[in-house]
Amino acid sequence: MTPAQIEEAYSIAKERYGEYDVDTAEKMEQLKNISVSLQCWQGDDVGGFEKPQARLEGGGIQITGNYPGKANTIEELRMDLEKVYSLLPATHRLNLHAMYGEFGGKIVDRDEIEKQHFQGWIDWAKSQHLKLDFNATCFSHPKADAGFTLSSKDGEIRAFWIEHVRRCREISAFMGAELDSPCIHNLWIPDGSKDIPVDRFTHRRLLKESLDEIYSVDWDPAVLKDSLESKLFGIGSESFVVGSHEFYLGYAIANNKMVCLDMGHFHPTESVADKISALLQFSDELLLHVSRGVRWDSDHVVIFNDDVKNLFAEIIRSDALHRVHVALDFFDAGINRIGAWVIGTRTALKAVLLALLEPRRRLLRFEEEGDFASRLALLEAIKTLPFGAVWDYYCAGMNVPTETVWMDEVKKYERNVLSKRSS
Ligand code: RNT
Ligand code: ZN
Repeated sequence: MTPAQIEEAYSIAKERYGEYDVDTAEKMEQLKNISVSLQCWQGDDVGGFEKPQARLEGGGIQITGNYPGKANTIEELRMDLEKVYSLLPATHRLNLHAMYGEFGGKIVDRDEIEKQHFQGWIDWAKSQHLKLDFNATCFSHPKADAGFTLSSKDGEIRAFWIEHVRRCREISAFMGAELDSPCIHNLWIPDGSKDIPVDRFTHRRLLKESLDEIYSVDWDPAVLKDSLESKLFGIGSESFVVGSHEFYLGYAIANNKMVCLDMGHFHPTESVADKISALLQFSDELLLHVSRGVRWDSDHVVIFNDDVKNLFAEIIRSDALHRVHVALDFFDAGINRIGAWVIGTRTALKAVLLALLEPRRRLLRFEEEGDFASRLALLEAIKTLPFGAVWDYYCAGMNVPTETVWMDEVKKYERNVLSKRSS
């Protein structure tokens, strides 16, 4: 597509949306302010840098595939991320996990991590104009092998993980202060069991006690915001997940925390989009892990499907873009990892744009008048408006390649950089 073609297609699209009183220029301005938090773990298959050639081990999450070119060092991961960010319109965030610290070849256990291990990330983030989010890593560790961490009946195990999360929140607050933007510390734990337990109650009581201890330290929301992520089941936790949706929902509401809704962590027929307007009646803010569940896997690369479109439509319809934090959570080791990142992130941004372009006032008017055939007709009509032309124009205006020209960049990077890496 030539610049002239992009321009021409856009001017038609602008008019078409204008017929429905939608101002495309205004919507593109709004889109520029949306920052998506990119998951660092897509770049190295959730390995982290605690030891060389670390791999995701156990604990309710799995990854498959061994496509060549994964990042083996922090430098490689940063280089890959720079490539990814260069292909995304506007500025975004980076979501780190505790196991991605810079430990300088030393073994630093999870209950020993400190701010200094993340100074390199903070400096790099500053140089790239990125803000940071953070996660405690309560999996891939011998002390998680028995299947329980913060809800373990073993007091020593619990104390170890409480100390880890306590430190993670402190590090998050430091990141938030250094980068002048609240860092979201999200907590997901793998606790649960493969087979049917007879004592669910004690594990949940212990988890609540552990959380109470962790969150007894107050941090200024200007530097740190906390969220809690539930799950329906995982590999090895099919029969029982301690941190279920009800558990964290109850905890979050009672303790003024955010819940994190991971799109892959609910029953497949359950609509995560529908939860937005329900939760926002009781909670000021929410965190999303935009993902794609496929059968047993909750973390496929995000694509432009109805789940994602409906999710962002509901956020916009609830006027809640400023209350909902958007993070991504997918990891695929079976395809070019840079490609996976860019596909998923651009898709999320596209879904925001599509939602912004909905002729909301008109739809609402039909609804309030009880004219549901007109509402449905319009909802159907807008599905075939030239949305892609607006997206292309937006990308070109933001100096990033259009679909799928960006993939040429990825292939070039694969040839010049990724293919030379040992895997
Ligand atoms: C796991 C959760 C969690 C992780 C990341 C790596 O099921 O979704 O968010 O994917 O913390
Ligand atoms: Zn998640």
